[in-house]
Amino acid sequence: MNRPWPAGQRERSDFPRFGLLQLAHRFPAETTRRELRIVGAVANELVVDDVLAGLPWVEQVSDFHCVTTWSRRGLRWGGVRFADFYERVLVPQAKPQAAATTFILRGQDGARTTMQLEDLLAPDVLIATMLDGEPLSVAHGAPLRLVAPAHYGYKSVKHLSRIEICSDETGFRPAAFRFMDHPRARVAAEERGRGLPGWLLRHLYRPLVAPTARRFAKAMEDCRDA
Ligand SMILES: Nc1nc2c(c(=O)[nH]1)N[C@H]1C(S)=C(S)[C@@H](COP(=O)(O)O)O[C@H]1N2
Ligand SMILES: [Mo]
Repeated sequence: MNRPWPAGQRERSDFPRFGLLQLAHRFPAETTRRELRIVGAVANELVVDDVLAGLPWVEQVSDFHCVTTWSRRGLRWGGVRFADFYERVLVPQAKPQAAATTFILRGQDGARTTMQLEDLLAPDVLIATMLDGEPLSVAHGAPLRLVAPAHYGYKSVKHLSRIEICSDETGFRPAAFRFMDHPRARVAAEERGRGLPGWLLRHLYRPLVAPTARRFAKAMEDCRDA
């Protein structure tokens, strides 16, 4: 999908492993089985053994925008559309309550954020298992990751293992300071955080990019050596 270049973003030629510093040294326990647990405001809580099973395979090229201002153009993701998973698996098997439209997404490393159902159902939101023709690496989210290109990178949860369906955000404890987790985080609206203007956060976050990328790369090397 072609979108105008977003305000405050700078292109990088690489795709650094990235996130909250406290997650740099955390890695998924399961890296191959494509299992996803659905809990919360549903008639049946369930564990889906293989998220890909029976769903159409989709490949998509999209740009990726981290809230701290770095962007990577043209990543080629492979996986299934979240909307297909929702309509063909989640709704018929879990039977979510109609008013429950806040989805808490959790990664095996402790990462968590919320997405609104209407945003998850956009056609470019994927549950991905491949990146640039290769199975997802541990660095980039094995075995499953969300890809939501219209939203800042922190909504694209890696090592996705659990979705909790809620009627609002009251039961949600963000992984970082609350201001850092905007409920929608749409890139086009520069919704970087809650209660603070996007242009201000741009300047606060930009100096963190290089040290954070270095810390995440070092933690990945340490994990490989261990
Ligand atoms: N599970 C998990 N998902 C995560 C993160 C993380 O640390 N852990 N970091 C988020 C942030 S801030 C960004 S910018 C992207 C980075 O994706 P990458 O590490 O594949 O480049 O993943 C997002 N999803
Ligand atoms: Mo990010």
